[in-house]
Amino acid sequence: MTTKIIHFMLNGRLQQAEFRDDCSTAEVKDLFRAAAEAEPHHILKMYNINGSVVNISPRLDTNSVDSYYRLEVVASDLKSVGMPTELDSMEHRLQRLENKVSEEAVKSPDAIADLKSQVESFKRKLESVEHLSWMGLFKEDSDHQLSTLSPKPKTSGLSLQEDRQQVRRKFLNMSSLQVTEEVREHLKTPIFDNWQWEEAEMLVLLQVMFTDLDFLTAFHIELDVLQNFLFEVFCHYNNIPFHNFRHCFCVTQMMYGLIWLTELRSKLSRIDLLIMLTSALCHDLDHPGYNNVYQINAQTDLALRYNDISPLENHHCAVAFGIMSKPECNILKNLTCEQYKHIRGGMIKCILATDMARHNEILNKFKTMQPVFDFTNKDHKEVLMKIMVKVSDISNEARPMAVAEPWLDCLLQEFFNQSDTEKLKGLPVTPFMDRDKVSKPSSQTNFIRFVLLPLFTELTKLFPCLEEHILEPVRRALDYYSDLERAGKEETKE
Ligand code: 0WF
Ligand code: ZN
Repeated sequence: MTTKIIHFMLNGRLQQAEFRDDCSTAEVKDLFRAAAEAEPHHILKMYNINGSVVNISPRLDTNSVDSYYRLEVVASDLKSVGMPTELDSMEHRLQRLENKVSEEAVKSPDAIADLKSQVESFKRKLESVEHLSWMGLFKEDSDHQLSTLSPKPKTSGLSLQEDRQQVRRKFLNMSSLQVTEEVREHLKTPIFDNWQWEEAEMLVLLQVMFTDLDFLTAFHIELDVLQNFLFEVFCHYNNIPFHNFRHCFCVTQMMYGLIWLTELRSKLSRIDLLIMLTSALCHDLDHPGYNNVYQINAQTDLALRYNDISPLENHHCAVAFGIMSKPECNILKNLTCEQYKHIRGGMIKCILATDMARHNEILNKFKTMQPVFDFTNKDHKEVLMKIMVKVSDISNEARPMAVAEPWLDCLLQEFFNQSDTEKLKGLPVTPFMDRDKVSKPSSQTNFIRFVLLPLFTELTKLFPCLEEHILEPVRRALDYYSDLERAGKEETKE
């Protein structure tokens, strides 16, 4: 008899399980079930480093921290990607699609190809969940239109409201004084590991960021108003794979780190720092998990409301000021009208600047200012603030690989959900979101080469100290994904 140690990743956290090899399969499954806090109707799926599903049993091969398994809880959240709620109805739909293919066959070859690809994609989905069919797992969740697969699936068994209240209680019961000096220092760096903290703890850390930048004193923000505001922000992020509260936390924490690393407190006014930190916090509020292109093509309410002009970013901003319209959440309530106007204007500009469709416009403007950059020039400051929010928003790859890589998985999950829905609705599919076309390394090498490096290089020219903190890690990430891409190509050659 020997003891087996298994390393596995669960919700972005590396964990280890220990069991004797004479355990029964049921005992081993129970062990992982307990680790995942799974309920009886949940299914656990274990993937090896190659992405293949492996059996959860005492015969599980031991591994190392570098070759960890990935454990996933599969719950009743398939509706989010356009899946019908009963297997019966899935089969029905498949049948209808197949009939349509044969009907259309004499009419138009394009329609056939299109429908065939929808049928194929549908079949793949059926295959991937066939082992669930006997459990009658496809339960309707009528009040949530979108994906519920997130880095931290809701497995507590509590309702969303109860869940949130529990977070609120925990948050208010924790004192920011409990945050050690070591954590406070770590919080000021891009190597901070978000995956180690639960929601209530992240709220406390956000509170620390606002207090350590002296915003409470400078802007007469009462602590309970800040706490109400932060909690409402938390409640207005959706439980989706990527654009969730944890992403909001990471972007705000990166902004906080950049403020300290670049010594921005001596270069910009405190009010501008407040604009940048609050913009980072609010920049993706109520993100539905489907991007602007989808909003416009699907003619959603948001696209109609904002006339196809940055519908999401306009919405994030409107939700932010909606939260602050309640006096008990209004962190700006003790400011003068002039200060309020300045902050509102600044936040609108910074949040709207996160629309990636405007990336080149903003970066080019910054490039022209670069050689003569002047911290006292209003236009220069405005562009710098937008750049800082943009950099923070897309900075995952500047973090250690163990922190960054799970984020890429979350993003691709959200992208694939969107492209699956687009296929089912017959909408144009964005190639970089198509699960049949992209690989993790290829999407990341292009993004790093053509988006991250040019942007980070430009900011580093103004703040050379960022070379070590964000540029170098991004270069290393490019090497890592380039190696993976090459290895993948070689494998397909063989
Ligand atoms: C997967 C890749 C990508 N990678 C990231 O690290 C990252 C961070 N934010 N985002 C990221 N996208 C996006 C989330 C919403 C807006 C920005 N994507 C980008 C795409 C695949 O590939 C490219 C590559 C070059 C140019 C444009 C898109
Ligand atoms: Zn974002």
